[in-house]
Amino acid sequence: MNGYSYDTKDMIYALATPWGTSAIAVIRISGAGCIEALKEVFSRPEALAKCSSHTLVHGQLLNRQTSTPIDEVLLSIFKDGRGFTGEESVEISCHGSMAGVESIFKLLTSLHMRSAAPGEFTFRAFMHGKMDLTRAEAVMEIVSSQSELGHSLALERLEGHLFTLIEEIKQLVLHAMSVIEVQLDYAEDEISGNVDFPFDTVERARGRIETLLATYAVGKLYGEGAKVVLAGSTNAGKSTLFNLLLREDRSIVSDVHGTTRDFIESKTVLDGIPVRIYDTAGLRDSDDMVEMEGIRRTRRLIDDADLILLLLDGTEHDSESAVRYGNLMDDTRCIVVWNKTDLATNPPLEGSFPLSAKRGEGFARLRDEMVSRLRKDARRPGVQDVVIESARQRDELIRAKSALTEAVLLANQEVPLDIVAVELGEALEALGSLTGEVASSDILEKIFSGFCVGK
Ligand SMILES: Nc1nc2c(ncn2[C@@H]2O[C@H](COP(=O)(O)OP(=O)(O)OP(=O)(O)O)[C@@H](O)[C@H]2O)c(=O)[nH]1
Ligand SMILES: [Mg+2]
Repeated sequence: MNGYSYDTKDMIYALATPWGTSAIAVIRISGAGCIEALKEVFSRPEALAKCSSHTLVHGQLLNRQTSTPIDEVLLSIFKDGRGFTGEESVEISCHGSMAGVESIFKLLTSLHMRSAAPGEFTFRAFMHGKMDLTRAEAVMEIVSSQSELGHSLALERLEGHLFTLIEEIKQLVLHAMSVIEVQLDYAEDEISGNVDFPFDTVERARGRIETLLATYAVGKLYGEGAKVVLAGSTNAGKSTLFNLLLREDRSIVSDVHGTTRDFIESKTVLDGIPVRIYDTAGLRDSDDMVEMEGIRRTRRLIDDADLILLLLDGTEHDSESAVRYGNLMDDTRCIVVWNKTDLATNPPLEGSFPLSAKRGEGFARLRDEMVSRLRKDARRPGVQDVVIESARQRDELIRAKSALTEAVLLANQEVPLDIVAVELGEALEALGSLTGEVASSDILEKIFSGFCVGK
């Protein structure tokens, strides 16, 4: 992994809490021999030697040369492979100054421990059978979750509900496979014909895969979130609406045209959906180099958006915007907002959403529209729903589904059953790869290098 082999034999450490100043920081260490190694730099080596697993030991970490204290710490001890990684491990709760944490890192390095690569702790947990791949991915999704609902959905996956569902589907395919194999064994001379292909079982498996696949869009939405861009002419009220959406005075509002010259980005949650909102520079002709660059950036953001709020200034005839933003108005991602309704405005453009960003009138309706557009008719998932979020899981499910579809097709065409069985085998492999049973090192590398915990 980036020239790094995820060796599981040595001792690794990493900061488990965020990198920054805090009351307490936790450094996690994993690997056989780590307790013995720590004895050399701990003020109470005897206590450390005698303590049992799942206990806390209080003491000081000492400088190796001078034996002066580096920090007062609490060590959480996990023996006999009972740590998170399935290995011997220690968690150091120390004081949360960055300089202090750095000194402890240096101390650990001098004890022949090394800084863990991203995801390496979870990788070890997976390698030692502490979790399957769906749970390992859930750990990553929990760490990076951006809304309460996204967090709950990832927790469900960590609890293994996705794993159980996939196992159930696998059992159905295995059952179908065994029915075929019996026929292959006992009817070697007459293996053509589809007399006993278990259509029902295979269809049931395929139906379940389809149901799970249908959760991907919503899982991705609540996990990864969406990008919303506020666009429109200068002075239309974009920054005012931006602040309203964030419930804070984040962006400068003024009646000077071209106030926002570069985009401003912020995060919020809309009905459980993590949303990244961009306030942009209004599009207009300008000779100003800085403003032109701002406008170029606005265009790039618009291309990349999941949802665009196009603000029109209702007090102006705004034919200019209609021309300038003509393409946007026809874009299915676009909601046209008719702003400044508290002032005498022209009648709102057909299909637009009347709003007074200044007073908040019309805001609730606009928010509901934003949520329903982002959700694209999908219902809000319940906290206990099994939902997939990872593109890898989606791809494996598609592979399994295609193989089952092919199997049914071949069986219907009375193709020899051993050929049909190959398709079932392919489906099983895809399902196995989902849970990590047969995952290749390439896949493992991709998943675990995606982890970004610690520093
Ligand atoms: N009366 C009224 N004034 C508004 C409303 N929305 C915005 N304004 C005013 O319109 C002016 C421009 O608002 P901004 O939010 O700065 O507009 P903008 O689209 O961000 O403008 P640029 O950054 O220049 O592109 C400010 O004086 C706001 O107070 C509204 O709903 N009603
Ligand atoms: Mg602005």
